[in-house]
Amino acid sequence: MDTNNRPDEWKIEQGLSGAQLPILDQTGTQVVTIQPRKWPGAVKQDTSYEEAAKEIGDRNQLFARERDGYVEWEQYPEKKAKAHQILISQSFPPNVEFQMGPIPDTNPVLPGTHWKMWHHAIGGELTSVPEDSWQTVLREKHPDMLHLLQFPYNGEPPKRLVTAKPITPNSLHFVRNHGGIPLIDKEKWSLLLDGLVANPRSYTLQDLMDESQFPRMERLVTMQCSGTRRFEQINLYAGQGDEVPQAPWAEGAIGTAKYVGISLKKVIKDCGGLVNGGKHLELYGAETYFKANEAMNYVVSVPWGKVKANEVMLTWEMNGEPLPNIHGYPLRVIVLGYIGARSVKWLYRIRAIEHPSRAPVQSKEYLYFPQQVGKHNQVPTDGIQIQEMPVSSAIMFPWNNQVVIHNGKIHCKGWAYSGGGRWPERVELSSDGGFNWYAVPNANLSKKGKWVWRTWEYDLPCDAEGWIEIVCRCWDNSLNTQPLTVRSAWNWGLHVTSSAHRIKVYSMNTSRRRTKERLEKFDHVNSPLAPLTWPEEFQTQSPEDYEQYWRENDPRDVEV
Ligand SMILES: Nc1nc2c(c(=O)[nH]1)N[C@H]1C(S)=C(S)[C@@H](COP(=O)(O)O)O[C@H]1N2
Ligand SMILES: [Mo]
Repeated sequence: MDTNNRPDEWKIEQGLSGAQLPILDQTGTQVVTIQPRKWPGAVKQDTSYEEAAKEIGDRNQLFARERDGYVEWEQYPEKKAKAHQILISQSFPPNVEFQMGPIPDTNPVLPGTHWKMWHHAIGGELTSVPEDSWQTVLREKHPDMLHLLQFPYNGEPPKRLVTAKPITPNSLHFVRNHGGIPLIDKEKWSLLLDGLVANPRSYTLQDLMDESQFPRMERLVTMQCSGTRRFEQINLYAGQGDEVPQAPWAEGAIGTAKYVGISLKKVIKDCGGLVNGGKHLELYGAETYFKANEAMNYVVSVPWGKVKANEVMLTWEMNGEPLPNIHGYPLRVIVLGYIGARSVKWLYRIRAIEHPSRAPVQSKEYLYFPQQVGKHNQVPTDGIQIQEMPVSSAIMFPWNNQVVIHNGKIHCKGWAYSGGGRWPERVELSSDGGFNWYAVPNANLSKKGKWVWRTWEYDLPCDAEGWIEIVCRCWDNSLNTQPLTVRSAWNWGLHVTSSAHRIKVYSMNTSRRRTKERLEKFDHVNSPLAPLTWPEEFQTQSPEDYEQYWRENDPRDVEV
């Protein structure tokens, strides 16, 4: 018999391929289905692209690198207009679907096809940026990094290495990029400070390192991306799905390093201070970022109040080494206690302005929307611009869905952090889904610090066997704590996954005599325990024992 079913019908019915489902419009008298868009293919756009490219002229010259290091866009509106022309002259294939479909089991997980193609389409000096950047990743990062996105490069260490040390080695510090990795010659580089300051001027690195002008500042700082643990939100409900802004981070988009540099406040003072209503500092990063068919640099801002408190640093040293290229060489901003996004790498310009930056990374991304606001109804002003992270924590060991054999205590490891200069005071774990909580003894937490996380480990009491849920939460010094479920803080932009971290673990408690004997039996008959779901290969009870039981106990059914 013929069938109309697709071979994957069952998966689709069960919601495992949500991206392939049509949308149902039930508003009329008949249900109308809106089919998912298909990529039309690379057929028709090539001619107009060539025409656009011809009109634009010599792209090597037009899109050349400033100071041999990077392409500057913000001072050149005509150059931006030409890039826009190129970008709208062709169509690009869609991103990999990574939320409502299976996530690829490759490393790099996602390729960043769009971004590579945009760079190639602009041409000139941008052509080689995707490949150069990948080479920088291979040179500077640990071979065990999990590459969530190849280009722009986004990567985090695997769980076993996230909290292996309270200070993260540079090669294992997560990386979050919105574009290529500029390779800047520090001799040719300079920092422009302009806008609403009394005396705009520019500085060489030597100027900034002159200790008679600017006292050194050294701080141990934890940086957390507001996308950390986003994967849990994705697992619950799909959200905004742009590959770059929404890379599928797990618990490793957080890291701690000692930075050396100076306070931005002193540099502003050196320029004669803010004038004419200057209240915010716009920070410019050197790489090329793309948004809505526009090319631009990476630009965000911080308020003067934060700078005035000496909480915004300009840094050139990370854990005793010059900043690696991938972390912002030669100069990066470190904003103490704010999300990573404000700590601009490859800084080349600071502009004093009246209001928070209107650049898209500040005004349209890193927004925290109310839960019901999504694709069809969000507007940027519905979102809170995220600055300080709330208190959060994560379990790094054991892993979700792992089978753990233990003696009544399950050994757990993880981190806890709070933004805005608050710090973890208490970390608590529960082995019963969040009803009873055990505090991790202070001796098992790494040292307290104003701007830093605390790593921890703990033997969590657990009597129960079978599937249990281990939960972790933190209380900071202001007694803030974490919401208990992902749903309670889920949001369309998939930011700030700060709910108590939950993992499912299958518990085998050998402090129970029967469990101990049974595991010995598995061993004795050489029957494998893993995988858990495979049936055991031996009789679990002898016929004699079975009969013995019924002789000693009531029968299955009771006669009248
Ligand atoms: N110039 C520039 N600065 C940037 C970014 C970027 O893409 N470009 N990403 C920001 C974000 S979102 C984060 S979380 C941190 C990550 O810093 P890291 O890559 O050194 O870990 O850098 C921030 N600074
Ligand atoms: Mo970030």
